[in-house]
Amino acid sequence: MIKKVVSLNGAIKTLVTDPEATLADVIRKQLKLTGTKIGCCNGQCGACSVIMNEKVVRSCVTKMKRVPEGAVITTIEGIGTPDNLHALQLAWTVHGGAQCGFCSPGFIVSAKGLLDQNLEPTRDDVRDWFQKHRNACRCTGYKPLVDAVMDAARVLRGEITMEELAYKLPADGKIWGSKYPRPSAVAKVTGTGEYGADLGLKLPSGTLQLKLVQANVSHANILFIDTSEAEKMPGVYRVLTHKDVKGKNRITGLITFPTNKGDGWDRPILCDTKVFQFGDTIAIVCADTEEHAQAAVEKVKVELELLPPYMNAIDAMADDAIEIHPGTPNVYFEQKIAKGEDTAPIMEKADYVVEGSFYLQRQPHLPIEPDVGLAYFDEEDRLAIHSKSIALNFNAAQIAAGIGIELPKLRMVQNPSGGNFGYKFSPTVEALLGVAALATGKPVFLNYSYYQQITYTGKRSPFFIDLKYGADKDGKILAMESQWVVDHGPYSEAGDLLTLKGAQFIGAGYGIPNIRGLGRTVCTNHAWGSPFRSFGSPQSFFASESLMDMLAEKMGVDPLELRYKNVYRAGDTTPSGCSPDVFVLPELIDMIRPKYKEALERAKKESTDDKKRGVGVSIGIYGCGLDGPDGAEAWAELTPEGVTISTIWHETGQGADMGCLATAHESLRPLGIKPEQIKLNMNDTARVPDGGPAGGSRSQVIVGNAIKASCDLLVEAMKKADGSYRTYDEMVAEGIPLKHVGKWAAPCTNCDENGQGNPLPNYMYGVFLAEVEVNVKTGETQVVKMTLAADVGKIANKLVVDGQMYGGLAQGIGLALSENFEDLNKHTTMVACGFPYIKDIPDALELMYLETPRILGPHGAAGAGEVPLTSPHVAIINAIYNACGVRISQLPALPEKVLAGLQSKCGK
Ligand code: MCN
Ligand code: FES
Ligand code: FES
Repeated sequence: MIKKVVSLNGAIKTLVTDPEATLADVIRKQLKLTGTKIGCCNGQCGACSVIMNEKVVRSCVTKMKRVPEGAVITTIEGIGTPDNLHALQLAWTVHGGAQCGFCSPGFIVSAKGLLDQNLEPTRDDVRDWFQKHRNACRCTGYKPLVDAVMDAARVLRGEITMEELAYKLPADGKIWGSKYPRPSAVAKVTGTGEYGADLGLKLPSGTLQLKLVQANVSHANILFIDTSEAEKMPGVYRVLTHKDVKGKNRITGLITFPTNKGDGWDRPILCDTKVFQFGDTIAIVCADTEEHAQAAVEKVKVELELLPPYMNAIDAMADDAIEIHPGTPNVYFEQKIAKGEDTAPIMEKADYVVEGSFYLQRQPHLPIEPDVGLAYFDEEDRLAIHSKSIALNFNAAQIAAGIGIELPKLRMVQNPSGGNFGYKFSPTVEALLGVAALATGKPVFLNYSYYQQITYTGKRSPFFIDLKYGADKDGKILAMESQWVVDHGPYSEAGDLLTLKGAQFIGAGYGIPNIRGLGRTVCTNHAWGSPFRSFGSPQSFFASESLMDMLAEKMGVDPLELRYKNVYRAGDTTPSGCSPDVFVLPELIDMIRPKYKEALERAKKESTDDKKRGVGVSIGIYGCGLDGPDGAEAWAELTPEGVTISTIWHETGQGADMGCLATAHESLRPLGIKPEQIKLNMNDTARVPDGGPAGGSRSQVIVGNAIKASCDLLVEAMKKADGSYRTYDEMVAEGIPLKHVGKWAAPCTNCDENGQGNPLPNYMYGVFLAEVEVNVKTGETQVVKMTLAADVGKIANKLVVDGQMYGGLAQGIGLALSENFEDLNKHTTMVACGFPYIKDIPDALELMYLETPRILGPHGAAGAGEVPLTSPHVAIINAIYNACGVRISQLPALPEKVLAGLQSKCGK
């Protein structure tokens, strides 16, 4: 132990610590200052940044023995408080800098370090600073963060006041469509918002800390598990194996498609007979401290019989491949698409035929916050599980029978979530926590390391796609033929639905009258597939939007104009055979055309022999909702203070609180109620009705409609004969119910075996324009500008929607150029997985909107979250081709692939 006296946030503190302990752990665990967050815990994300002796340091890699005696340390708590925000914190709120907010304290501390040295930074200075200090954000695309620093600097220079910077309500009090900062912003920027790991540190003593014994191979039979030595280790309470699981020890994929050849009960909670993928959990150690639990993990003995690992769909489909789940074929689901007439004769007669094969990689979600959760028995003896789940009721149904509990006895609560992007549609820690709490009867806590986050959570499933277009002499596409193979990993969750997405989105945007195709879902031993933002569409558009450029080239026409000719117009139908909700693509293309022409000019001017500039376009579409008659419920209750809205609208960082508030406020406008009078009661299955999961960009439309319905009923109940409204007291006196239940269901139908139906109430539309520079000496690609023209219907909150677009574009750049989870030995850190830092994302991100009202959207809104990640990567890939003539058909477009393409071109 060592003793150090430091000045922490202006107070003198005596610290007695282990010299090997990190400053981050001392700040968080010993001092309980949980504003400093831990993401990667290895110096790659900057979430843990603090200022020490005027330097920004990453506290997770700063050992206490290296902290100088008398060090002056500032954490986020020392920068400002909710009642007394620092200019940076205010600027963060008004620029939408805190989406999930997990990175915000680290960024703000880092920016404070910059402004302490340089009060007049340029945007490039700010970008250089964040790059140098490795401040990583997965949500915002960075631009709003630079905007915030620039404005905070203006305040600190005395050019504007805090009041001038602050958001002001418009005179009419309307917040719908405005830049009203989200309600949770202040907690996020001050570090007072508590995420799962923060709650975990504040649980009662006696809480058991869990650590996992995991498989380090991808496919094996289990011969035996011996926990005897581990059980004798210090501090160990229990070591749990499959024998301790009270239920059927399986997580169900909730198969809904009768043609699925599996039954869905394929994912063990604790492996019993087999290991299906790297990281599968074999035992849980429950101990008094994390350190004791981890030490015991090393003592559990497991003997395995190795089986051939099938690390991609092609290998798993081979004739000699054994069944990964014995009794279920590795190709366990097929989805046809058959629209219009047989395509073979049309292809034969077509003036132009193009075809290509494409592969989109296994994209890792890389939220900054690693997975985390806790469980305990509540006051009604329900098992309460808190996690980052974005599908509370859905996940409960997936795990209840497996852990051995009746659904009504299972309560699911969402913790504030430090980024998600869909992976928490799948259970991760939930079933493990449930098993441990049921076996021990004690509160339990489990926090994944970042290594576990990467290697043992679901990933975007790769697609292998073969695609063919047949077009007439004018370039109108007459027929499309598609084959797509989905590598879904070992577990069936949402695999069939994902395969259907191929049918819905390959070729979407164009009124192609005749389509034939087949999608197949394949079980493999690589990471299990879980939803990832834009579920199935980045894979689909990678093929269809690349092939569109190939068709334009073959015809010798402009790729944007070829798209213009083909996009949906009245009378056209989607690949699912239904009419689109609105016909906005021609107008979106009209909006982007002048930008496109300017970009082409710029590229010509700025290309050099070594650095070639190029321009690419793509269109992207995604639906809002779960397929078929998706629905939600919400309550609006009049209280003496205002109105309380209760529902489940999971917060993933996207702005659920803001969406809920804006939708309710707009619906309650006849009452003249102020935003601060609306209280949100959300995301606890014991307290609020089911709004459904936050997937498929559904919440603004589906939950929003339920919120609107509940508010409409309340407003109606409060209305007097003379058109004025009753007060709370009058309602009570007249015995009129205060609580109103709003329900909404989409008037939609599921797709049939030919992929035909009307599955989704609304769609979002985007046209992407990418400008890139390819270094032909190194093969490196830099995106220099992205422009997006989008239609998400009427916008509920401009700050939120801008943030969604920027963040989605940034993820698209990562998808195009760097992100991957393929090599289990290599892709194990943020950097190795290709996480895009600020210098990978251009500051030039331009957004344009068309706000076409949607009949089926609350106050005209469609969804927003997923459109920006539908096909930005394809615009980039098309731009690379435009720059240097290399067509990348297997993502990501790493420098070596571009270089190989350049070299093979030269060789020709
Ligand atoms: N919104 C709006 N106006 C519209 C449409 C939407 O202001 N016309 C707002 C909504 O109020 C909401 C946000 O935009 O705050 C996204 O709305 P919606 O598209 O309905 O999506 P959900 O609320 O269902 O959120 C889920 C969606 C998905 S599926 C993923 S994945 C995703 C995403 O949102 N994950 C995210 N965005 C994310 N953003 C962050 N920062 N972190 C994630 O994990
Ligand atoms: Fe410290 Fe990531 S850099 S948590
Ligand atoms: Fe930066 Fe979510 S707001 S990681």
